[in-house]
Amino acid sequence: MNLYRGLENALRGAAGRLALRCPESRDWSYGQLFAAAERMAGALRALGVGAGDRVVAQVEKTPEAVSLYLGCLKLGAVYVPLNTAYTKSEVEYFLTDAASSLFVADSRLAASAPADARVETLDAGGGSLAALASGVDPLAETAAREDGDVAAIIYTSGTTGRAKGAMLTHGNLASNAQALNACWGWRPDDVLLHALPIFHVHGLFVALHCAFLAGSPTIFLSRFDAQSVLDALPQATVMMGVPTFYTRLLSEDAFTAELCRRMRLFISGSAPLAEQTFHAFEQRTGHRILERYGMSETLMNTSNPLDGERIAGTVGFALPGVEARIADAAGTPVAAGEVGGIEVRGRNVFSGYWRMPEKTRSEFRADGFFITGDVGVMDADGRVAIVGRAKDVVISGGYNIYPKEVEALLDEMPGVRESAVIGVPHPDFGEAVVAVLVAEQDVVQEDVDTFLRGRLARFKHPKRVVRVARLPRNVMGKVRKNALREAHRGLFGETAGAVAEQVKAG
Ligand code: MLC
Ligand code: AMP
Repeated sequence: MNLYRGLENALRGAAGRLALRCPESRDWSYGQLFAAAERMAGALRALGVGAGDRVVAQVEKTPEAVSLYLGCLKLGAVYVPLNTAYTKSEVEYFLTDAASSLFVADSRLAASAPADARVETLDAGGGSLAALASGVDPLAETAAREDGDVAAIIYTSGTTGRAKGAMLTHGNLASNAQALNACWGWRPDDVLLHALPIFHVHGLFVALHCAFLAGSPTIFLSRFDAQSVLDALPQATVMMGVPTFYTRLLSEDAFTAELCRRMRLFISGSAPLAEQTFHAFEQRTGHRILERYGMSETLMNTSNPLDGERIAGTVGFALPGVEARIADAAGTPVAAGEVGGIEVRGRNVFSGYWRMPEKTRSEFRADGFFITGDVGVMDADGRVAIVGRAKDVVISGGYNIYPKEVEALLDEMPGVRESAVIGVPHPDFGEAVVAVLVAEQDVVQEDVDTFLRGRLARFKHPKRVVRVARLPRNVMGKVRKNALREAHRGLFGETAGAVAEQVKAG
């Protein structure tokens, strides 16, 4: 199954249909988008990029960026998107690790590209790659990439060590897109409201593939901004977002049921949706948000039903073609209703971590199930609820932040003796990063910000720094993070749930 061919087949006869509606620039039809992709593929080929080569992209959210992604698929190159917030030192790591053939960056970001990187620029309506694409022959032939060939690498940080590249194949992406398109009942007359970034699986694959397979238009906002979303809502029928989108919308008085009159589906994922948000949303709009569960390594695993009961605090049932189970530490399935690790198997599950065969092996069971690191329960009908995480990760506004990465930097900071990084409830981001430091008297939040600037993407910086005399440890000497989380859970006042309650009451 070649993803590009799959999309082309689905879009046969749809060349004249609207693909991307961009309130900030011009609209793109499917014909224009795929013609741009073929020119992009031609430009990449002219630069010597071939099938299997890694194209690392740190680009703003523009239609041109979508054409770059599609161009890579067409050529058979491997697309490696990076968060635009990553700093030069983070980008250097990804370029080296991916052994990239080409780095495509927004002009603003290209200036800080490593000296030895091969760089082209791509901006809204311009850049060196766009200029080259307009002057070369478009690539006519779609590369012969099949089911098991890697189409994209998504970097995801690790509990230990540096980020790992999750290799997603054409088969992973195509099968998951088809499953979601069917489960969520996509129709050509749907209109997707898209405010997610396109460097993660949620905005790039889940959202865009669903709309493309249906040949339906997408209102393509460059970022989430409550006012722009409110302006676009009356034209939309489907929206996908992280929980922060929904709590932010609820805090707007102008967000009303009337504004949602054409909407048929609000979908949430990437982080837990607070039950209070679910209920406040239903009360305000009449819509029960459909929550689903996935990750970079597996794309989407489970979803609440389109028809049938959507239950707050649950992520629904395994998607068609996906097996999900709850298992103990040895991988033995536990009884319905018992808590255990969530494990999944199916065509959605990635082919492994890029150049990390050992790491890949350790995250799979002998029978092929992938150990997600999430903790959950499944009822007798197969409905899954996530109750926690075995992995030490903070999920803030839908971005994953690995404490280890932040702690390693903080421990290098002058005046810091030791550090522990935790996530605590935050009314906007769901969880926020907090650094607990054993440090000299004069180490304050500002010093931490200054030290981390340029070393770590801004969204990973601690939102609060707390100094303590010593870190609580267990008998093994391990920091008791639960105790720290408990001690500091009130740092940001109300939790997301409490805010939604307020909204509901107000
Ligand atoms: C921005 N900031 C964040 C942040 N986003 N801090 C913590 N967590 C975040 N998520 C910080 C910035 O560094 C900046 O700091 C300040 O907040 C304002 O920046 P901004 O760019 O104006 O923020 P904003 O546009 O409001 O962004 C918030 C957001 C965004 C929630 C809209 O983070 C977002 O779009 N999140 C979606 C993430 C996503 O797509 N996840 C999917 C992963 S895939 P300062 O201090 O400099 O002002 C996945 C699998 C699955 O998980 O199942 O889907
Ligand atoms: P990422 O590694 O960025 O792909 O993030 C994936 C992780 O996000 C999962 O392993 C979960 O911990 C979390 N996640 C995704 N969807 C949900 C959800 N609906 N509820 C709770 N956690 C979620």
